[in-house]
Amino acid sequence: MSRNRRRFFQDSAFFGAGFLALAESLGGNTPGNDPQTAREMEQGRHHSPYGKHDKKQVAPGPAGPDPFLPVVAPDLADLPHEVDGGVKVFRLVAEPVKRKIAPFKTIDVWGYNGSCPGPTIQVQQGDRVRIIFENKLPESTSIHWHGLEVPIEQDGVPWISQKPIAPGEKYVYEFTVHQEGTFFYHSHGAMQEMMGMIGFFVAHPERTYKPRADHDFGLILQEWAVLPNNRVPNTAAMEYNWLTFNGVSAPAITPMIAKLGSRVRLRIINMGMDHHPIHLHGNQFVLTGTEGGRAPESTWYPMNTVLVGVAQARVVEFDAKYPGSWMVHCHLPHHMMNSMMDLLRDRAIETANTRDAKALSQMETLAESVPFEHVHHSPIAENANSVPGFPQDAFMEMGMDEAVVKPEAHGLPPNWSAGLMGMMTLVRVLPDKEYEEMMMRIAGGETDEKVEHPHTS
Ligand SMILES: [Cu+2]
Repeated sequence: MSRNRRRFFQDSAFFGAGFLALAESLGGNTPGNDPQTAREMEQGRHHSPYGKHDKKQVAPGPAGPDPFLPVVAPDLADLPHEVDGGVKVFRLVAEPVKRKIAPFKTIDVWGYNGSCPGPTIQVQQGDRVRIIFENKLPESTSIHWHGLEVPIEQDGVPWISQKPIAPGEKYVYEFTVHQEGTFFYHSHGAMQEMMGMIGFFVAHPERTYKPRADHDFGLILQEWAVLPNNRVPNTAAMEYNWLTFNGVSAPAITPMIAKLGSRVRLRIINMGMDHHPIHLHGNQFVLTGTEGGRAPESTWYPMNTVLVGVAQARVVEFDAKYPGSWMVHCHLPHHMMNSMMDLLRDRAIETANTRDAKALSQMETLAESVPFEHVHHSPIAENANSVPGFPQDAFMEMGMDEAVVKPEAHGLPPNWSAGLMGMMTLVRVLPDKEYEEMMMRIAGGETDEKVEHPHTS
């Protein structure tokens, strides 16, 4: 088994639900559509050929709620559940986590069940939900169910609605979800929030939204202040140098794959210190929901940039009419880059008055310590150094296709990774045949064995 393939399987736990969801929504034959399999899934016996996914994709009886399309949050897993007497039981563990946010950068953060952000909880309107929570942090914590209308004793605020949950202690939350929408779970400690303690809590509607979506994606926005050669974020900082979607900085985040002609829903939540204007290239979308649930269609209007404020959820939808790899990114300029400090440290001093060749060799030297072969940069003018302000974006981009290879990146142009930094990702809208090939590739964990490496500089 190749290294790439092995790595895919290690990373693939999160993808099972996603592939199943896509297959289901696009009319594929899925385990959830088969009554026998559905029964087995409800009884917890079924093992999906696609990997780990939640049992709730079971098609319910005619009188029950509509089957739903699970949200796919790239690079995050779903939290599995069991059913106990009609109650959906989840087990959530707060603990320290090591999160690889870039090929050359792993940080020490706090999260849930080995993940930061935590795994995605998906339930349906009307569900009775029990969360058996365990605190493996070195300090007390609690969980707040952001946006959910729950009894006060379930609200998760230390000293107000409950005693803090001490290290090593368990605590059981239980409530009925009567709402639909995009909610979050998070620690109610401010510093713990900035250590990453957040996750999606999606309540699918009892009756499918109209128009229905074919793809439903989720992104969690976070920012981190991590000094060079450090691993622990400075939670007291007000300025950030690492910006992530779902705990991963571009280009390491997994692109979202949509079929040409499909309707795409994108749910975005923000629990940081900054507001993020999230922009989609080449398409218009409508705002169909907030942290309060679905918005009436009469309120929808076209836009392509949605401001996702702190503690807000924004849900947008668009028809994927145009083939291509369309960027989705925060438009705050400083959020469109990764920390250069680790690699370039004193870039301004070292490169401002030097020749292109020297800057390139400097970057190549620095890049020797990271797992990609070369760095690239776009051409610069011969007189660049005589222009006040130079350099700005010159020398900033770092192609690292080899370090972030994955099936979802197949077919992107060489050096594509140099075009994505910080809070950026892609929605890749693929025509039927390419889409089917991509789904096969993802299901098989196929990556390009050898990425063609352009030596343009
Ligand atoms: Cu931003």
